[in-house]
Amino acid sequence: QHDPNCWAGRHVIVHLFEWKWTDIAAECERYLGPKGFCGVQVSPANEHRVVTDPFRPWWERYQPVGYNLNSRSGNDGEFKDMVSRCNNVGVRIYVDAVINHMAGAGMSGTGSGGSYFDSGSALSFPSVPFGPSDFNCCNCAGCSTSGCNIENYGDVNQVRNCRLVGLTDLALGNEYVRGKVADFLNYCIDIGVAGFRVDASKHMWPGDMQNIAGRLNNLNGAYFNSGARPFIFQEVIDLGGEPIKGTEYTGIGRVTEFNYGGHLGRAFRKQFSLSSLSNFGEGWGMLSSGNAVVFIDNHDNQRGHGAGGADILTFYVDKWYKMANAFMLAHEYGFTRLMSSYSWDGGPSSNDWIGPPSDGSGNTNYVPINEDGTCGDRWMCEHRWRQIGNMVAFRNAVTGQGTNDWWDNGNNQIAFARGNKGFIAINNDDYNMDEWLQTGLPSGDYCDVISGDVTENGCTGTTVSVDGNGFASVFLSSQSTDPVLAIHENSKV
Ligand code: AAO
Repeated sequence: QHDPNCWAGRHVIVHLFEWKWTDIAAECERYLGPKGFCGVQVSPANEHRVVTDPFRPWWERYQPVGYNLNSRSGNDGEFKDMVSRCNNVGVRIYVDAVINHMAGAGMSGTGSGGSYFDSGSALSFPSVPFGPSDFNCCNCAGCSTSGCNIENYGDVNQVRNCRLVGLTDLALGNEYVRGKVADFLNYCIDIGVAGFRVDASKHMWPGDMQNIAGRLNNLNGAYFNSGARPFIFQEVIDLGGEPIKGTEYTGIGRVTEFNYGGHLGRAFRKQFSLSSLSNFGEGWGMLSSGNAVVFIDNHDNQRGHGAGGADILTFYVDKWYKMANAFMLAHEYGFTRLMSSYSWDGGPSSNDWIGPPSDGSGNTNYVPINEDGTCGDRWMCEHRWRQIGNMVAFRNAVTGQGTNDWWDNGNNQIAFARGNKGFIAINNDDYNMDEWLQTGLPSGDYCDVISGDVTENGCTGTTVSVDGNGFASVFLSSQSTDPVLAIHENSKV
């Protein structure tokens, strides 16, 4: 389904990429719950390959070995504890479900949970168990490429029946395989997860996805309304130019809208002006808002995997990144996902494989929290940057409102209001913005949540006075590290 099953009034999720379950549980209680986040997309929870060459890359988790919950992020007990503690503070958990394939072909060994596997000609995954007949055939009518791999994205049969980068391709048309996959997802549902990001959905037939979705249990009644259905959002990269369309999957659930981050990347990099975003959204040929999950970057395209290339904004270009995330959270379109990353040596253009901060054996480090609320080690915690984290409350305040009082200077200075609940202004020109603008808000003093926080004593940043007609003076220096101003009904001081 398309509804993310958030607690009332919550509308933003964050991908805590490669975090351990124990850290996510703590983050729900100490930060995400209090800040009004709806939920967390977690890295794949099931048993996966342990890759040693290169040493413990992040992508080993996209090579399943079994469906028990023993992964680099923690074990079954830790996963259950996380789901319960997060649900108890109103934060949902969405599992990254890797169900299109198992491990890369031609390997053998033991997975993160200690299960043996052989992905050579034996195609044996005893932990599930899956055997050769559970995989799509090679050099056959189904997949006709000689090396069994996808070679041409223009050929729908190849994309869905052959191997994505050599990953052994499950035959999801088979009753037995569908049942095993559904059992795995239902195991997560019964623990209390709220839904799934479905990895590599483009590589599965919509009919197979539909069948599996139909086998899913209702959500756990301890945390959700009776009859609630799992949220499904499918990873389909559709930038146009290929026969497979995101809309083939919107009957099942939402779809990741990869055009969104590409467009905003190009806009903030000034390949075109911010003023042209006045009709951003469906008018730009993107999915309908209710079908879209939107994001500035994801774990793939922040390091050159997947789609989007050099246009994509990441924490490595922090000024634009904060501006684009603020725009996303203020803007009406789509269901929003934040990215929370770690940095790596040589980033962003090399060493795309490097895994999360970890010890010499590859065991992931815990996330240290500094006195000022930022994170230590290589953890970036973009979701904790004030300019991004504070915009979650903005979105929660304005959801359901239309966009009004759009203003722009014909160039890279823009402002708009969301009903009478929130107002944002952005200056991406290299000269100051100094305007008297309609905010849509009732008169009063408001704390700009980009430059500061609302505290018991007022505001630690800029206070903006809105007059009786809703107008306010907006000054944004082009020299500022954060040339954005955002006020909303709950930032009144
Ligand atoms: C690893 C090794 C491989 C090895 C393999 C098996 O890196 O060398 O062969 O193991 O041993 C992740 C990593 C992979 C890794 C894999 C397994 O990214 O490097 O392979 O784990 O460990 C396609 C899929 C999309 C996928 C994306 C990465 O459609 O589903 O590739 N994303 C998900 C996950 C991702 C994960 C997997 C799937 C696998 O998010 O983390 O892989 O579980 C075109 C197509 C896209 C296609 C891209 C990339 O995009 O449209 O569908 O994505 O190509 O191949 C322009 C175009 C755009 C085009 C793009 C790139 O932007 O407009 O359409 O260029 O050319």
